[in-house]
Amino acid sequence: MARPKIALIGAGQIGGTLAHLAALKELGDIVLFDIAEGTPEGKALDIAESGPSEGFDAALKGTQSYADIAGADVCIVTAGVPRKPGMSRDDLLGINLKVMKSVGEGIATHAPDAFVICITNPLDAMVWALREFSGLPQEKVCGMAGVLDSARFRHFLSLEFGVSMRDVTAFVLGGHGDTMVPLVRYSTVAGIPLPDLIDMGWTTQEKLDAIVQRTRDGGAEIVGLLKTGSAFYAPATSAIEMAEAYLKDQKRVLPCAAYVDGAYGLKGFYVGVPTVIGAGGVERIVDIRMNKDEQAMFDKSVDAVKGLVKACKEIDPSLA
Ligand code: A3D
Repeated sequence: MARPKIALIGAGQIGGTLAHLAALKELGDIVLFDIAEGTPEGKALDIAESGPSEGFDAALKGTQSYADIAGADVCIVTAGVPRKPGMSRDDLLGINLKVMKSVGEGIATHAPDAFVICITNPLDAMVWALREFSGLPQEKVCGMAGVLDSARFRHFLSLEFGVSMRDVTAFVLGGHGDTMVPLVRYSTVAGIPLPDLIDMGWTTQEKLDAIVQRTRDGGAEIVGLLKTGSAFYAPATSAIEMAEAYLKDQKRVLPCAAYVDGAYGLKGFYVGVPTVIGAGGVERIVDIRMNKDEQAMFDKSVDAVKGLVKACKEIDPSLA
């Protein structure tokens, strides 16, 4: 059986890391596409030359031609520009919307059966626009943010409790921005919810509030340190987890920016929710119960995304 084909649209910091991880994990053959001449070719060759030492079997190709992504099983989109210090994700909207148009058309023409994972910011609006431009089925187009935001939350919690990150589960929902919603009640250490851990004296409400805020600011913290771009190792790992869930039909329960129609009281809208990812793409939206406070935070986050989608429609009337 032929290996799966993974197309990476954008061969920058995240795109290159995605290619490296996909090769190390032998997820399939890899095509790196970018408009920057030489970058995808150079990264593809460099990673291929690590193959003999790592012992992986995967073909890598760099290209400026969409024809080379033909028949891809998975497309991961990072094309566009990242944040610089002082910029919000929303500042990227105008530039990256144009990029989503060309990427959406390229995928629709050459890889219409692919499972598409968007990473380009501002995430929730860009995944919506990419779906509109590509015309692919909604369940085959989603955005990576929740896995990363939850991983950041899990990391900070594991430091607070002095336990393995593997034993900390967490959910971060809503839009990928300042209004994201880390759900404390649904986050646990080996099944023990965080509020119970406060009662058990493992932490305090104040410390937990500070961790929630650090999670919300997680992207900005790294932008501030790097100064020249945004996070790329953990974002790439998070998207690979989603791609692997699809390629291996793992039915993983992962938070991602998915098309929600009916659940959460939403009508046909992309926002971060827990999903089940398997061979069908986003196979199910997990419609969890929220209390009043959680619902209010989620609604605020949804409103922020709605504002971005409205701005997209104003910039490109073909989306209206
Ligand atoms: P970067 O290293 O700049 O790579 C972007 C690549 O896109 C560059 O190599 C560009 O040449 C290429 N590009 C630009 N326009 C096009 C086009 N029309 N077609 C094909 N390629 C193009 O950025 P990065 O890899 O660090 O980040 C990529 C995106 O991910 C940015 O928008 C970030 O804001 C976003 N990001 C999202 C998250 C989430 O959690 C959602 C996290 C981190 C970064």
